[in-house]
Amino acid sequence: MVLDEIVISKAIIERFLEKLLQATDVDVAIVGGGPSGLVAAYYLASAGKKVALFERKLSLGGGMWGGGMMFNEIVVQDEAREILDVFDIRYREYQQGYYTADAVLAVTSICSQAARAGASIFNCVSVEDVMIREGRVTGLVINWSPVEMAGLHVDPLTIAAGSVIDTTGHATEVLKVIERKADMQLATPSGKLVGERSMWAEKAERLTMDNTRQICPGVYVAGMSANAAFGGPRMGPIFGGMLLSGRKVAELILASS
Ligand code: 48H
Repeated sequence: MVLDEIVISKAIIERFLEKLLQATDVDVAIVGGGPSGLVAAYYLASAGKKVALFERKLSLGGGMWGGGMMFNEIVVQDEAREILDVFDIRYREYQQGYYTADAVLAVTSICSQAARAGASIFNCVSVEDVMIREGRVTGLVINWSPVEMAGLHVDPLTIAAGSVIDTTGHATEVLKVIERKADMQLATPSGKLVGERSMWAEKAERLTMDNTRQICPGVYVAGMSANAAFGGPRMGPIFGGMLLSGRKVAELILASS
């Protein structure tokens, strides 16, 4: 067989465009491919929802690759151990209630399962704005991350979504855009973003679950972004809350549709 570079190029272009066209109108659009976003993508796609996930970076996995201070092991508490089993991630008990897993195995397993479940995953794509109709967020405004990084003046494209999930981590990027540009109250006591507090693992892990919820019409918040939105503390390199939050947001959206 003689390989033809033009066939290779056409195959990539056509197949990618099919995927992108499919993603112009989805049930759920997820912003951020860290652990909470990927877990949400897995559960939603497994339940038959049309899901697109947009990640700014070339690689998925967010803050999970680096474990704690680049020691690439993660800690997961008892409550979230069952999620490690769902994704077939090997773990070891460290002491009662504390389990460790290899961060690379954890990220790759969750990514793989989310993609196999049918979520369309777009890396190198940044969400820069939202679309709003009659007081509800109805879609996302996306652009190539290299366009954003180079500061090029290139207009974005738009996708429609039944629900949007902000899983952008510490940055709460979708919520920041909504606060800045839209006349919309968030479901916090002040109606505004509260901001993340200092480290307190026990409280943070509990609050991550409480804070995983709908935050304004059309938008849910999960993972680290949920704590930052509602003023919860950070938890450091324990990842059970991120996994459980990803599952909870999927359950909330499935229950509402
Ligand atoms: C596209 C975007 C955009 C955008 C950001 O930070 P993450 O890993 O998020 P979580 O919440 O799933 O997990 C948090 C965890 O990794 C963590 O940081 C913990 C537990 N910290 C505790 C502590 O004390 O510090 O992933 C978010 C992803 C990243 O990959 C970003 O690149 C991406 O979102 N992202 N993607 N468009 N506008 N903004």
